[in-house]
Amino acid sequence: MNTAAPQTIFLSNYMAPGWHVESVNLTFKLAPEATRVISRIAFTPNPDAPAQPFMLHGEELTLISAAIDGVAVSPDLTAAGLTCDVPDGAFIWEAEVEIAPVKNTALEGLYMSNGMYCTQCEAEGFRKITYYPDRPDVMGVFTVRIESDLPVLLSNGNATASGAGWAEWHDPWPKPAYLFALVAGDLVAHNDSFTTMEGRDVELNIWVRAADLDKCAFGMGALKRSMVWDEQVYGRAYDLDIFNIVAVDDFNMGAMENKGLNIFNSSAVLAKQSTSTDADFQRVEAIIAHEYFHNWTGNRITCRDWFQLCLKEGLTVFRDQSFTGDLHGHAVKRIEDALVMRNRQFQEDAGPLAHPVRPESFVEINNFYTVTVYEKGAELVGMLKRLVGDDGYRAALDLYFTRHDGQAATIEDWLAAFTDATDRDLTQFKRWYAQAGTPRLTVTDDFKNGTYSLHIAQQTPDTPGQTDKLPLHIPVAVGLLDDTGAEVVATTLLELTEAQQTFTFDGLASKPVPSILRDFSAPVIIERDVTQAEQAFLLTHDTDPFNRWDAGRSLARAVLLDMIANGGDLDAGYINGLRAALTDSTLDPAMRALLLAMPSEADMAIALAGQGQTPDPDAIHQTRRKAQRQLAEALATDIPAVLSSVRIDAPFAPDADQGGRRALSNSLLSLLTWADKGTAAQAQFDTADNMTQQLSALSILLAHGAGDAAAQAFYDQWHHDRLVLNKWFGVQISAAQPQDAVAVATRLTQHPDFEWKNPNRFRSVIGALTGNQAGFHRADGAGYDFVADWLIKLDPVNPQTTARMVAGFDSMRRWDDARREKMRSALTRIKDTPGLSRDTSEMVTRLLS
Ligand code: 0A1
Ligand code: ZN
Repeated sequence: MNTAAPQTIFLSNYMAPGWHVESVNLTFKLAPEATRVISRIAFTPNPDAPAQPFMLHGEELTLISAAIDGVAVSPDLTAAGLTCDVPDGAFIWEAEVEIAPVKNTALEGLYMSNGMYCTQCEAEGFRKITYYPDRPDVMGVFTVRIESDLPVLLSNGNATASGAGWAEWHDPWPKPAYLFALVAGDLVAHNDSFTTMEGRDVELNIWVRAADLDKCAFGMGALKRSMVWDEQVYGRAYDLDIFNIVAVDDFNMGAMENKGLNIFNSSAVLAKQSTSTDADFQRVEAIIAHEYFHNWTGNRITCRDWFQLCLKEGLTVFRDQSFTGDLHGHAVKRIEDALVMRNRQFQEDAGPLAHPVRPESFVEINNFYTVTVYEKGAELVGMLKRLVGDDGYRAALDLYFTRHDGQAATIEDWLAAFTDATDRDLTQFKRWYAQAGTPRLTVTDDFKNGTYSLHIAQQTPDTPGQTDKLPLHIPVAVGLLDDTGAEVVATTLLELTEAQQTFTFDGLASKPVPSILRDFSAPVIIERDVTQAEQAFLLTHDTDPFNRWDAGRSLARAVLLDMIANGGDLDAGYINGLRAALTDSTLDPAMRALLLAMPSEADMAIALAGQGQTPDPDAIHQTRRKAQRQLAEALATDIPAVLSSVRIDAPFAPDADQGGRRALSNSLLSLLTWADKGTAAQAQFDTADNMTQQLSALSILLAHGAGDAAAQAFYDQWHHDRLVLNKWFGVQISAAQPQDAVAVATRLTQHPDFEWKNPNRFRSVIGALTGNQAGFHRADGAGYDFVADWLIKLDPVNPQTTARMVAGFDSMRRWDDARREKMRSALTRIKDTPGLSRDTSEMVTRLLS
C-alpha cells in the first residue's frame, strides 16, 4: 500500500536534480522475509541545478545504517524518503536497508513469484529497494552483487564474476533506476546467439521454469527478427554481450525493458501451438519486439521526467507496429491498430479520464500508462512521419539518436530533431501533445466546372480541465474515384491547419467519390453525410484497403443502428456486399475475416452516444445476435465452398497466411452454428491440434448454450497450465449471455483455481466481465456491485492492477440515468473504502468528477 500523502505533481514544476550519480554498487543478500540491500553511491553536485536540499526517495524500507564518506549519519526519515546534510563537493553515500520481498503483493520493487525473486522498478519502484534519487534524469553506472543459494542469479549488463551462492554483474551503460532489474530463481534457459551488424556476438537467453522450456522457441525467433529489423530499418544494433529475458507468472503489465534483462509476464513471452492462439503468437512477437526496441528508444535515450513518457512509449509502439506490419502485412495491422484507437482510445478521450498524450499533472504516475500515452502517442509519431516523408523521418531519427544518446530527453528535444533535420515548422503540430480529446472533422463537398472542392472543418471537444481547443495540424490522406471505381486522383496528403479549410481538385470529368482519411492518416473522427449506397460503392471499389474495410464497417454500423431504431431485418444490400467480399478469392482471408466481423457491442454503444442517444446494452446485444443469425441464413449456401478454399493442408505455422485462414474459418464456423446447433463446432473442438481452433470452438459452443461438456473437457485437459486456464476462466464469461454473465463470474470466483492475487487470473475473470458489455451493464446493477466488491478486495493487495481495472467504469456518462446512478454508487463505495490506495483513489476521483 502507498503510505505517502497524495500530492499532485506538475510538469511546470520540473527542477533539475541537485546531484548526479557517477556509480552505484549494490549488494543483495536475498531472503524472503529479510533481504538486506547494501548500497554505495558516488554523488557529484550538479552545477546547473538550482540550490536544493539533498533528498533520497525511499518507501517501506527499514534503514539499518547510513554513512557519508565513511562516517555514520542519521538522516531525517519521511514517508517519501530521507533528507540529510551533505558535504559541498562530491561524496560517497553508503546505506544498508532491509526489505521483505515475500510480503510484496503489489509487485512493485523486489518481490517473489512462485519461489523466484524478481523486480519491477518502472515507474517508481526502485525506491522500495533502497534509498536513491528515483527519477529518470539521474543516470548512473550500476554494479550489482547478488548473494543467494538459488541457482540462477541475474542483473543488468554483463556477467563479470560468480561463485557458489553469488554472482556479480556490471552494466557499462549509465541508466536511470527504473531500468534496474534483478532475478534469482530455479530457472532454465532456452539459449541462442546473435551476431550484430557491428560484429558483436551476443548470448541470448529466455529464462523459464523447467516445465515451460517447450514454449520458448517462438519468442526466441521473435527476438532475433527484432534485432535484425532494428539494424535494417533504424540502423540500431544491440550494445551488450548478453540479452536475457525472464518469464514471470505474477506481473502487473505485459513486460518491462530493463537494460539487458527484460522481465516478461509469462503470457507475453511463452507460446506454442497447442496452448497459444494466433492472437497470442502475434502479441508475444509484438511485445518482445517492443521491449527490445526500447533498448534504443527508452534506454539509450530515456525520459527527462515521467511527463515525457510518450517520448519512449509512443515511439516504441510506433516502432513495434511498423515491425509487425513489415513482417505480416500493413493493411491488416493498420485496421487492428485503428480498432484499438477507436474502441479504446477514443473512448478514453471522450470520458472523465481524458488526458493529453503529454499530461501536465498526476498524482500516481502508474495511472498514466494508458492507451492515450501509448497508442495515441504512436499515432503522433505516424503523423510526423507522414508529414516529413520517409527520408525526412529517417534523417530526423538519425539526428535524434546522435544528438541525445546517453541523455534524458523531452518532447521539445524530439520535435527539434524533426525541425532541424527537415526544416518543417512543427509549432502547431506540437499542440497534439498538449490537447486532449479526439478532433472531429466535418466534411462537405461540391463540384463545379470540373473542380471538386472538399470543405473540412475541425473541432476538438472540451475535456476535463481543457476548453477552447486550438486548431491542430492534421494530415488527411485523400483519394478520388470516378463512378466506375477508377482512381482519378491517387492518394494525396492534405494538411489541415485552419479551423475551416477548402481543398480543390481541378480538371475532373464528373463529380468524384472521395475516399477520406486513407490508411487512418490521423486519429480523428470524420463526420460526413454519406449514403449507404456510397459506402457500398467504396466497400467494393476503394483501392485503399483501410478505407475499403472502413466503408464496410460504417455500412454495418448504419444497418445495425437502423435495426435497433426501427426493427426489421438485416439489409439486403449489406448482405450482398459481404457475400461479394466473402467469395472474392483475390482478397486475403484475414481481410475477409475483418470485413465479416460486425462492429462490437461497445462500438455500437459509442456510435449511439456520438449521435446524442442513450444506448440500451440489451437492445444492442439482441440486435447484433439477430443480425448474425440472419447473416448466417443468407450466406448458408456460400459458406461451404469458402471454407474448403481456405483449408490449410500444410503443418501448423503461426504465420499471417495460416492465421488469416483460421480467422476466416472460425468466423464462418460461428455462422454455421446457428443452423447446425454446434455439430461442426463440437467436431472442431474434438479434433483441433492448435489452441486457436480449440478455443474458438469452445467459445462458439458456449455462446450457443451448447458448451458445458466442452468446457469440462477443456478444464480436464488444461488445468495444469496456468496460461491456458486463464483462457478457460475468461471465455466462459465473455461468451455468457447477458443475464448469466454475473452468475458465471461469481461461480468462477469460487473455483479452487481462482488465484485472485495473480493479476492475469484476476483479469481473466473480473476483466472478462467488464468486457461483456450487456452482462456488466445489467439493469439491476449486479455487475457493478460484483466488480466493485472485487476491486475493494484487491486494492490493499495490488493497488496498480486495481486502479487499472477501475477504468472499466469510464463509460459511465454514456448510459441511462438508472445505470449511471448505480455505477456512481459502486464507485462511491470504492472511494469511501478506508485506507484506499493512492492509485485507486486518484482513478475513482477522476471517474466521479
Ligand atoms: N515500460 C513497459 C511497461 C511497464 C510500465 C509500468 C510497469 O509497472 C508499473 C511495468 C511495465 C513497456 O512499455 O513495455
Ligand atoms: Zn514500452
